[in-house]
Amino acid sequence: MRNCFICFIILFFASLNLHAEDGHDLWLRTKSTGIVDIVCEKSSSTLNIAIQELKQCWRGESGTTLTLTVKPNILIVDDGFKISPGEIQANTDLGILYGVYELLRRQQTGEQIKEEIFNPSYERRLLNHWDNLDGSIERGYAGLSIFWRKGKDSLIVTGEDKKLWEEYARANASIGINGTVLNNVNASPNMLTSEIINRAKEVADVLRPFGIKIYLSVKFSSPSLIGGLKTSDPLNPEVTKWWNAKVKEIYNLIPDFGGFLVKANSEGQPGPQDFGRTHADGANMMADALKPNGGIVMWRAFVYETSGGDRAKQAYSEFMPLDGQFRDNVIIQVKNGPVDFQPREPFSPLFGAMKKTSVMPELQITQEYLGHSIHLVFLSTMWEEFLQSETYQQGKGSTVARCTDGSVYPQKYTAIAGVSNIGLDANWCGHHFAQANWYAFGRLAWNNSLSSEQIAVEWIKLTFCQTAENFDKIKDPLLVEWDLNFLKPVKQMILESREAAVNYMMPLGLHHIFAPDHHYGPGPWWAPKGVRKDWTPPYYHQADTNGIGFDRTQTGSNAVSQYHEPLNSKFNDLKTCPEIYLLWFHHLPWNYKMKSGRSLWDELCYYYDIGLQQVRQFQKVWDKIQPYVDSQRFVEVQSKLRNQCSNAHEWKDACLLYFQQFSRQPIPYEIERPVHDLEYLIEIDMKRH
Ligand code: GCV
Repeated sequence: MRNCFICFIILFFASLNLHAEDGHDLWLRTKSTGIVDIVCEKSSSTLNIAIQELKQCWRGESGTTLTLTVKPNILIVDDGFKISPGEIQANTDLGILYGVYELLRRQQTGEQIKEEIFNPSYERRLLNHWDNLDGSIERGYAGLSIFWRKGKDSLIVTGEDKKLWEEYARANASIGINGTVLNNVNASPNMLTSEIINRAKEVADVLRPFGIKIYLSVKFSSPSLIGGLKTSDPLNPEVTKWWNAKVKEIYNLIPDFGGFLVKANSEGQPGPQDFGRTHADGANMMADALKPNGGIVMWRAFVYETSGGDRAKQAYSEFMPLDGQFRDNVIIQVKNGPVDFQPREPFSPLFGAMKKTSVMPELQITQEYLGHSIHLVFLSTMWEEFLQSETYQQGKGSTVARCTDGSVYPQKYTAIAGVSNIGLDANWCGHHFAQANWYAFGRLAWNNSLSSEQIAVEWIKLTFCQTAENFDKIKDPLLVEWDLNFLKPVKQMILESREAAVNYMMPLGLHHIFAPDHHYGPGPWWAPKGVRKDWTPPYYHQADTNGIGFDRTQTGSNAVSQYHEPLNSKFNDLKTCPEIYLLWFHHLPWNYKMKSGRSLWDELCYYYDIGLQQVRQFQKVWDKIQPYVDSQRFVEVQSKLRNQCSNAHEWKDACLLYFQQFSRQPIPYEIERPVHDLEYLIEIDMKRH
């Protein structure tokens, strides 16, 4: 009987028109199933969007009356909102729009709707686009920029541009994102020319009703590069005057302009240190210019000198002495880890340590170090691990999340940024599952204590269950089958996917052993003469015949000392250092005995192998869900998983064969033998397939 039922289910789904589906609709694909009467006394472009969304996507009881009330409520913070079955209440129009998206999401995912207040964790929730003015995107894997292009029509704003920007704005608003930096932190000085500012204004006009402010990355040396000045010294009065005038020009066009993002004295970018000034001098000069209009400066702490030392220590060493010297409209933007968006890093010790300065986390949604748009890697679990990390700065409970959202220290402004993975590809992100990372970033920026499991369930339901054709036909028993045969295995797969990537790329605290430049495949051997040591993998893995790992203990680089006790001692002591960070903090002999009882070498082999097995399992999971997904997304994901699997195999073989030259030990015999030669892997350098 049960078999018959399963056959019926399969036939049912097969008979549905699981039509081609390019993924452009993201998680916003539902259509209304009934009528809602909306009572709203106010009118504005934002409220009009809210009303339109309700009419288009209502899945509650038909004929319900819903009141939208904009009125001050001290329990509601900023653009937060209160939902109850018959009313959405907020301080602002934008709060109402957010409330509408929350209500609709709950209707679609079957979550309870009861009286509840939702307040944002961070006041500013931003995407950072690393888009260049010629339309290319640094570390972008989903096509060209949606904002910029080269060629003679580069400044013309077409109807298509506006439509796309509006869809982009809607998607962002639906997950609470309220700011976007339109261009690369490696900024072109031309960003501040009048013609480009004009185009930025056009974008701002489209984004505004959705509550999204625009910000710009600026090049520190703009005054001399485009302003005709002899210097860009932040303490020079002419320079100050130039920035003041530029800021005025921007606000004349974009009255709600958010502010500047600055990468200074980092990876060759100019900055105040070029003039003997400090980061604080540079940031404050811009902050003063922006202050009268309420703008802010997001000043990045991603700095590391060429002069050696442990790169992981440098941001802390450079910025801690400046704590307290920044204007209150400066926020220091700090990458989650102390090195650079690696598959796994401990949190940057700057979080919680700077007590008199606003600090905001920077996450990377685009998968520079996590398989680009080829590998299926759900980053929410990585960000959850980061946000929930204990800093101990004010005792237990001082998590990174609480140290940055104003719960532990008062911050004039709170913010979080994610480096965008969006481009002109039809599905926006290059990989259908990379959309989940955009979604997860927005959800965590709104509520930094959400669990990845909840985010995963929401995203899967919204993205896959609601295709217009099948959702209405799937009545309860079928939905139960869908839960069991699609939701459950896909959820498990994505929740495991980041750990799998860590396993097949760099387990046990290894980091930055990528091939150079493209940062896609393995390159633990890469160290040409004359290249900066801290740009080469051997600097990070330190493998030799004695062992492997970077010694950051008190007797090594002493990076552990930048962490608050008891973390300093915990990371320093081999007995207490979590094994996930082992080779981040310790250099250990190949025969070091792990908690599992295996030697370090054997354990490394096992982890690489487990990572590969996990991807093979993902392939099986995906093939099995075919009846429940449209053909286009099925085939496209299937093909990416094939690539990911062969890449995982290359990662495993490359790293094990390379490190084996130092460990001089066999790969445990129960583990599958390598199928590639090291010479071959070095030769192909795993250029993008
Ligand atoms: C925008 C890494 C990336 C660079 C990036 C830099 C940064 O080094 O490889 O592409 O530049 O980080 O965050 O500034």
